[in-house]
Amino acid sequence: MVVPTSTPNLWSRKTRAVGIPTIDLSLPRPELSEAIVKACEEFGFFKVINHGVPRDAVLRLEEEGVEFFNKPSEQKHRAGPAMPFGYGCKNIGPNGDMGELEYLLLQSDAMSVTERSKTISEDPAKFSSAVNKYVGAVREVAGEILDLVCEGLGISDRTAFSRLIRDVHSDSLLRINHYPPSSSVVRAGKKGATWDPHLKLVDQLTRSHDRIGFGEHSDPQILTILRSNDVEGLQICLADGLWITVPPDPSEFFVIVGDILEVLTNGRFTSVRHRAMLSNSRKPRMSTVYFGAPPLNSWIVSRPEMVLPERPNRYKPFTWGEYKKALYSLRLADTRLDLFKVQ
Ligand code: GA4
Repeated sequence: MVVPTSTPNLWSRKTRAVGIPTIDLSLPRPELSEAIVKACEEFGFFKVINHGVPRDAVLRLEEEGVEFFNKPSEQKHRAGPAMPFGYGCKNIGPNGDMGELEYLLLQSDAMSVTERSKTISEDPAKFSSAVNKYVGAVREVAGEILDLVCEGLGISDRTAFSRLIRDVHSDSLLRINHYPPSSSVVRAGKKGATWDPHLKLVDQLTRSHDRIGFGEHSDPQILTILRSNDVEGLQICLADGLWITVPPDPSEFFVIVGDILEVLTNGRFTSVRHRAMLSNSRKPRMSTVYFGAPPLNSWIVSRPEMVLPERPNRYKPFTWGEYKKALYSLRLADTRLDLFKVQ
């Protein structure tokens, strides 16, 4: 069952109120798998409730995040730069993209986490245990959802997708984002950077409402599981190009269809474009984002069940490693799947 929730019309004039699908993972099948497929087809995005992730796993990671981001800047920079992993501040990726945030980007396997924790925390064992617990729990949610996707799509091999992220060599990532409140950015920028002489006074004053924290993009991986504190910021783009604001819900998770799931389903699902805006709240926004990815050498091909006479194969075969190479050569907002489309 899809429970519609009402969404307040915030910030941008181009947003509008729309219900975000909410899926109760404790529902019986086949109702559950049908609801997931519908949400993936219509939005490429949904919220899950009754997900089974222990509250403690969520709170421990949140505490570690707060502790890290509260440190003095020089100390945080010792864990960077995030090229490709570690602490990053404002720079996103290698090609000049910028955002109004700081973050930690980590490979999600236990060995990399242990190694990386030494530069992040004074108690690396505590930090890596919090990350591993959290990643283990959200990977379970992602795996369960991918099995339900296969079931709902009538794919005979029910674990065909979840195996890719459960593989010991899976290239999955964890990102912890920390966004300042919009007001602090405007105050800090008063010296010039945010004041645009071409804007009318009224627009100058309301501009803080439109500050982008992390620019629009689709996630390259299979499935993303996102959780944030109670500060709003996430927006998703609907099929008709309109942006909607997602009300935060710290006790639940949001699921985002990535580029690779689009290919595996031969375009029946579309990876959803999304972005993070700075909030008008006084509190920083913190989000923890798990990106479920295949191993680097996995071949990515549409499932045979998804290729039909009326829907011929849309993508050339490629490995996840090849796709990663392509995406790191492009900008954040680029639609990299175009490079792999059959003409
Ligand atoms: C977007 C989704 C994930 O946050 C991410 C990002 C990655 C990065 O920050 O290093 C990328 C971006 C993301 C896509 C294009 C490239 C790579 C920054 C960038 C400009 C970790 C990912 O996997 O792809």
